[in-house]
Amino acid sequence: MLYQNKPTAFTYYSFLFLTFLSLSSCKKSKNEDSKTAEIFEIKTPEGMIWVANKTFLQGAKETDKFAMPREKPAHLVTVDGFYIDATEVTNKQYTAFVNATKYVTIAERKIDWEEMKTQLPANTPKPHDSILQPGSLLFNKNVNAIADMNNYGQWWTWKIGANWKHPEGPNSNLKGKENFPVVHVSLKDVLAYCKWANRRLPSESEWESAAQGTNSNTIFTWGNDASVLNANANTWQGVFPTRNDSKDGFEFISPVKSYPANSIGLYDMTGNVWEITADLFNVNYYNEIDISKPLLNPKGANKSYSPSNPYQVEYIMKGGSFLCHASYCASFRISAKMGVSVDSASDHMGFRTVATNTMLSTK
Ligand SMILES: [Ca+2]
Ligand SMILES: [Ca+2]
Repeated sequence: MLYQNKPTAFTYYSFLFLTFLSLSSCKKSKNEDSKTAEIFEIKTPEGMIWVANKTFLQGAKETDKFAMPREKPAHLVTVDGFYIDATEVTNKQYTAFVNATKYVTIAERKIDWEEMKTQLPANTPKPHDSILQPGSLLFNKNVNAIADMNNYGQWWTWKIGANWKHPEGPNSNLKGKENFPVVHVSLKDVLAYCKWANRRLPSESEWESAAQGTNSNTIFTWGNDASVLNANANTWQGVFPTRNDSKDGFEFISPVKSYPANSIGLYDMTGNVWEITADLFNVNYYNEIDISKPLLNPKGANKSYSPSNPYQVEYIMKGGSFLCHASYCASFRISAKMGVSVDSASDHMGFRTVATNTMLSTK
């Protein structure tokens, strides 16, 4: 089985993102309802879209030839209404958070080997100090040939000095990228933003509800026609990861709103950058739950489980990225998902937030 585009290979540098399993959490809200909105006359927050309460089919659709076992079986869920960001959180938005709080992201922090090694397989050797420096994962744009497509370490590079302010390394900056999605933020960094902004991350069910919009049980955010992928999302065309034909107009990351919105006004739910959610990644979860009746506001698995990454707690990310290609990850489908560990950051993962009427009325 292929676990493509995943920045957690057990390569020489894998220790650098195998850390810190302690979890903080965004504020959890209980079921929301329209009564709260009526009582407090809540207006839709700027930049957000209301996703109406509905019951829908979560997981792999019957005709989806790309569906993976972890997306099955599809099952009915009922999800209360909520607000969600119309776009991925941008550099401009994350800058406002950092300016207000002086928050320092994981990728900018000094690496503590004593703490890190407690999260690694026993007897993992300490890397040289020259490697144990703050940084993040960058897609390697100069890959010429791939011997083993299961070894995703071949197209990832640990870049010292890469972080959200320097997305392509220490010599890069955010000039002209204010409306690009923020990247190189780990789950911890995302949760810190949520806390400051009075937001939280969507559950996987909420994310799928939003991605589906007013469509009914479609494979993609725009419907079921795979042939219009390039017009609707920033993914990869050509041969992954060695040749990118950029037929969708962008070779790598794109500004938000570069592609059409889905049926309820949400941009880039498919592609551009992966979006981390609040749910734990467990490849067996759908097979272990009782789906005889619709699940109400499910919050995902109680425990993370990924055979390809047994040493870490992983969370679900959704939507795929500018690196997704049909030959490999095909994660441009609503039901697709991958796991990402708590401290992992890279140049193709970001996030968007949600809010509920209760959250907005009690700030
Ligand atoms: Ca592209
Ligand atoms: Ca996205």
